[in-house]
Amino acid sequence: VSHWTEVGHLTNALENQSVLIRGRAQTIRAVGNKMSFVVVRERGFTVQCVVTVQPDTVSRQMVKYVAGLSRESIIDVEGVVSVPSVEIKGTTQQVEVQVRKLYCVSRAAVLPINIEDAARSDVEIEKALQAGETLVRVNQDTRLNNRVLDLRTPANQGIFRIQSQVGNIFRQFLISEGFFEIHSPKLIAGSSEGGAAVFKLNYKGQEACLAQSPQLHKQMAICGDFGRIFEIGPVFRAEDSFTHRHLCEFTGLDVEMEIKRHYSEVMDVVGPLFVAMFDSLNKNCAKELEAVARQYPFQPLKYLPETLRLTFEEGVQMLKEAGVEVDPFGDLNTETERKLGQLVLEKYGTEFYILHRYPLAVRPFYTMPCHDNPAYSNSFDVFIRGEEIISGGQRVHVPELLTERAQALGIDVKTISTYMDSFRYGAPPHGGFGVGLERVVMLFCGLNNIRKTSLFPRDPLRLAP
Ligand code: ATP
Ligand code: AMO
Repeated sequence: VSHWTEVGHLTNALENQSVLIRGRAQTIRAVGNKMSFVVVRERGFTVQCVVTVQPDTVSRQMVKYVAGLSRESIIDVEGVVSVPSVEIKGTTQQVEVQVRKLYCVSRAAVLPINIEDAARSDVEIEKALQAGETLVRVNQDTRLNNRVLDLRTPANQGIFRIQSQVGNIFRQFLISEGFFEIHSPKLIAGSSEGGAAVFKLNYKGQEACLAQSPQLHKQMAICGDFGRIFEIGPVFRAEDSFTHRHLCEFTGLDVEMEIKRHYSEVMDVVGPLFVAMFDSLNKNCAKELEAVARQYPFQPLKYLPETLRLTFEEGVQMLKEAGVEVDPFGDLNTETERKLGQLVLEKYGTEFYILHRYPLAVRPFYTMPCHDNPAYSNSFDVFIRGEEIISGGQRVHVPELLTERAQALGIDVKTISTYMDSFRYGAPPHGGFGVGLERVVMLFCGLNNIRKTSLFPRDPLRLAP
């Protein structure tokens, strides 16, 4: 009797046993008219199946039928596991299956991209081209246009399992720290972050927009005495330019919490949360990380058990000493952020750190100014490999100051009046932060484009698939 076995589980231990596998015919190769080889792939694992004419099981027609299968068709294979005397190249599993029966479950049409080509690293492509192989370099747009096929590569199988683990640890860690999960509305009356990057829509005749973040409602939940909360949900930004790290829709991991004395209480959550996450990824997603690194080589993230905190002023000073002049009360740009990341790595040996006490002028209206110097604010950004993954800080919970700050930044307070009002009936001091899920995965894995870590990315020109 054959048992359903996963391709990834086919090892020497199953030698001479009869197994039943289901997977895709990744490659099909006929040798004369008596023998065919099919490499069967199941979720990133591959095994070679050998079809040879056998007196009572495999006919000549069967061998011919197999040779005519189309790539990526889903097939069921029943056969016996064998261990060849020579090393098998080009498959993940080091055994073969001697086929007795083979059925096509679902036939694939002619493919617009070749999965094997799409799975190669740049170095492998160069080598293959030098060896005179013909292959097609699959560019990003072609991948995204054919995303369902692109997702079948081992690297992509890894990326989205890693993404799942990031969300999983975020949730588990926060629950263990006394937070609970909320779900805030995504259809709202006004912009949540200020600024123009908002998708407007018609809400039954009333002007509305898609939430740029759960900012307003997560703070309102704190005013509703929810104490410590988090949310995992979609965030919409009408970005109008193309960068490697901005999407029009991404997944936000948001936290909001009461604080007693100082915004450092929020940073006290961020540091251990991310150290626990990185530890877990390295431990529990080793295979997935390896699959990503095989196609997109990267060095493991360097981070410290105790997360480094620097003030914005210290950051500006480090840049100055390195000959990079930046406005001490302006924002860092992509280039200066990266440069600071390099300097921090050289000095402190970490690629993960918190930069806090940002100039007030570059933060959103709801940010609490510093008590000792209102040119600065009780806020922070968090960086991986010199790029921002998190923004956060303490919020203004005093209604008069909130109105003043909103007006100073030209916010139309009428559109967020219910938010403004929620601070009038007693509001506890509080703070929180927002994380971009796709950015965390992109930067942890040292990937060069956020579209690689978004399942079906949305950018200014892409609304499909
Ligand atoms: P957020 O603004 O949501 O906190 P962010 O990573 O976009 O996240 P910003 O502070 O807006 O952070 O931007 C930091 C730098 O990134 C900017 O100074 C700018 O150089 C660059 N940048 C931000 N948005 C864009 C964009 N839409 N197009 C090009 N560059 C951008
Ligand atoms: P911010 O606007 O910085 O802060 O967003 C928080 C985090 O979300 C990610 N992010 C993005 N990811 C992909 N595409 C985008 N267009 C994009 N924009 C932002 C980044 C960023 O660090 N309400 C505050 C958070 C808070 O203070 O709680 C906020 O939205 O990783």
